[in-house]
Amino acid sequence: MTDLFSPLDFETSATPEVLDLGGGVFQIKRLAPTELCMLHIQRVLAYSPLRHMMTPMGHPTQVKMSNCGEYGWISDKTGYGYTHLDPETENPWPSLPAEFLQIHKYACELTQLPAFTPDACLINCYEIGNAMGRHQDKDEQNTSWPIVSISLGLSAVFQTFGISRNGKPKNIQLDSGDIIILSGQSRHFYHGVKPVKLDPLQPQLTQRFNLTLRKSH
Ligand code: MD3
Ligand code: FE
Repeated sequence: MTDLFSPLDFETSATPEVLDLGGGVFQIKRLAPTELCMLHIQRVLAYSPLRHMMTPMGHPTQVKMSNCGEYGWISDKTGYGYTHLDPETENPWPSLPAEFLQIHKYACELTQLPAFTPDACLINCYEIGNAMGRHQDKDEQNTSWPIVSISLGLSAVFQTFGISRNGKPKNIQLDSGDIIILSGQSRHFYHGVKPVKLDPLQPQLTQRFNLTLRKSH
């Protein structure tokens, strides 16, 4: 029996429910503690601020981004890839908070995936109306390692299209604290995020953050 104990259990009391969405996609509802995660994000962003990144096509990303961990994902006019240094600050990316690593470990245990240590965490920040276009994630050295995503703040509808760019869309609602894991064939799926909408019940909430924990090297 693996050690399923986690200090994050205080959020849930019972073992969280794992939804198997097929193709290697798993969702765990409301696992991550939003306020605690947001404090860590603010600390990271004070060191490596959010920025739009220039794409090789010559236009800036709609979503603002930053990173923590040994490597960070960047895009510039020359292409996409992972770097040790933040090109804006010329310093190393800030370290990956231990709580994020704990959530990652616990998510792997709950979905019975082999544990591994992520070396990169991309932070995406969506304002109301921001979306992310359909793409595949293939800048990692070995694209078989699963990706674990943590959603925080405003909800969003995430879409997968399968391994063909024009595949049938499947919508997945992501709320604050939700974990989504992309393993197996789903790791190679085209995916995107629909425009983020204001929640009329929380009009003061104007952003969505998404963390993707990855093994890039
Ligand atoms: C499905 N981020 O950063 S996270 C990205 O909500 C990205 O910000 C989205 O796509 C976001 O690259 C989605 C969930 C996710 C992450 C990686 C995937 C889904 C994925 C890789 C393959 C298939
Ligand atoms: Fe992606």
